[in-house]
Amino acid sequence: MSSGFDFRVWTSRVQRITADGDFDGVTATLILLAEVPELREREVEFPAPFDTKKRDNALVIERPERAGVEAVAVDHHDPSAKGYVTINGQRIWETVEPMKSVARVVARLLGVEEKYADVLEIVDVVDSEPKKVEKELFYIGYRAVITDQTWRKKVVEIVKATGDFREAWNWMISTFTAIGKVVAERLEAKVSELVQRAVIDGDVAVIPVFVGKDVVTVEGIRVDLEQMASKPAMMRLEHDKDPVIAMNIDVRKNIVGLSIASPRKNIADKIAKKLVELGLAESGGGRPQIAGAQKVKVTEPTELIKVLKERILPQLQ
Ligand SMILES: [Mn+2]
Repeated sequence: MSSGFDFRVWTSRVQRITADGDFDGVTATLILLAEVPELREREVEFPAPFDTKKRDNALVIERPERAGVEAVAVDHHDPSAKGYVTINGQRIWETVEPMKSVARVVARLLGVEEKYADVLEIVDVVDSEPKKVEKELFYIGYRAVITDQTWRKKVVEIVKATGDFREAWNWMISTFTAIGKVVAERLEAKVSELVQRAVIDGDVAVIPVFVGKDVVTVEGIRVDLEQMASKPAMMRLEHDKDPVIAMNIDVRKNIVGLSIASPRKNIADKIAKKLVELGLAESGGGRPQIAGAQKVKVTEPTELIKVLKERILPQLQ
């Protein structure tokens, strides 16, 4: 491996940080911003997983396949699980041993592994052995806000403004814990409520889910309990109902979409496409056992059941 490689020099040259937005990728980014002051002037982005656009002049954290030219990529996801750095696609540095988080790889590169020992211990477990923390409130809270961008922006703002990693980290952990507490206290009851609310006719179950009706806001982060409970409620009904459909209804009573599950009959995708064919949805489709339909014109669960029983299911079996 190259002996003249200085990670701090390389990272201070990049124009942006493009990082995985998971717990590990965000923590790695916060360590970088705290330890390399030049980086606080740069753009920081956490693109969606499906955004595969290549980034030039970027420090790419845990997204190596999207690194463009003049890009430094740091990751720990090759088959050996070693931490490594590539510059313009060329591997120029790697760790001797496997690494459980990219945050640890970054800390090692910067020579600050000991300074962040307590943090890295937590990130290693979250990233590589999540079963060990699945019942901890901070982890439950983190899982609940995984698609929300608010908290990522907030922690980056904190370190950019103060240079203080601990301030951002403490905010993140305490916010996740507060959210986890709400979820742990209320989700189970909400799931039961949705199961009770389901409209059932023979094998078919339709759950009206009122999006935006039961939202808890913690530190500016919205947690929609109805939406969170939707999937576990569907799974509970799937034991003896097929298909099970969640009907997502917004505050203006528009049907924003359907989630369709048909685990035994493998016809969820066909149901969604049939709804489009009949002009009852604008788009739809998915996998054989789980699919979605958008902009649905059927307004009541009973009406949807009627359409399914009379015009869709008989043709699919
Ligand atoms: Mn990772």
